[in-house]
Amino acid sequence: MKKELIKIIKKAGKILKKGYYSNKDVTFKAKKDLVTKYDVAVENYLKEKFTKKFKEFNIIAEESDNTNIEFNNSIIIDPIDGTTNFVNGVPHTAISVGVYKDKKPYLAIVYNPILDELYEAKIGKGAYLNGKQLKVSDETELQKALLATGFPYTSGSNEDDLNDVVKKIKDILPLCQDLRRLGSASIDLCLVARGTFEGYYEMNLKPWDVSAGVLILSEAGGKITNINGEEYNLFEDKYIVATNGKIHDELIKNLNLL
Ligand code: LIP
Repeated sequence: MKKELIKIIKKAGKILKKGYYSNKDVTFKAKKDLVTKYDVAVENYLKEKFTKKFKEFNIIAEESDNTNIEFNNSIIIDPIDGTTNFVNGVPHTAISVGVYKDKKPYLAIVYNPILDELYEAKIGKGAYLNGKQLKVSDETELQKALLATGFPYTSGSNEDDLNDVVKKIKDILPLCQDLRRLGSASIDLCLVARGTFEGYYEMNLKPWDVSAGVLILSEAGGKITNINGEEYNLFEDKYIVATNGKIHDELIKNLNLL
């Protein structure tokens, strides 16, 4: 299944890449939440191919109506993760596809066609970037850790969320080497898997933002939990905390400061 999946996603990557270098019709789902005709085109292409090839899976996708779609044997698609980057010409943007069997991660692909970087993982078989095996960083000290985070779309309208983002930056920034906001959750998780970042946290993500990245990171030796250090639930948890495993407890402790 992985080979066929990659072949289809690489073709969809051509649609994304063409759009990246073209004029985009941007519309707003919410104040900060953009969508373009390319998000829809990539998603429709993937859905059509996956429906034909992988009949035993249902499909959950960012730009679709997902009501009444049961999460069980599912392919979860983000056609363009990092849409704001895509629209503005920042090359951190990717197609993210996570395949779940019995609600458990099975296969994952994150493909950035602009940089031609393809991350992939299969449960129990490791994680790879363009065929090279990935391993998380060995850094054990939070003070030396390069971290990443993201700002939720709700920070434009929900004061509690905005205050929480700012408070956590104030708490964490002095304790780590530095903090980045690259604008694509799926790529952020892959960069922890790659050892570029030691850790990453963000609130209010959707299942399609992280469905693939969580498997790629865990297969590279990383750890993913909610903000209480418990197993992360794609559909229910407000926060994701994802690290190389070695700074996880210290990061969790400092994300929970009163
Ligand atoms: C986006 C993320 C980004 C995050 C946003 C949003 P989209 O996904 O990957 O990093 O901060 O909240 O979820 O909307 O571009 O697919």
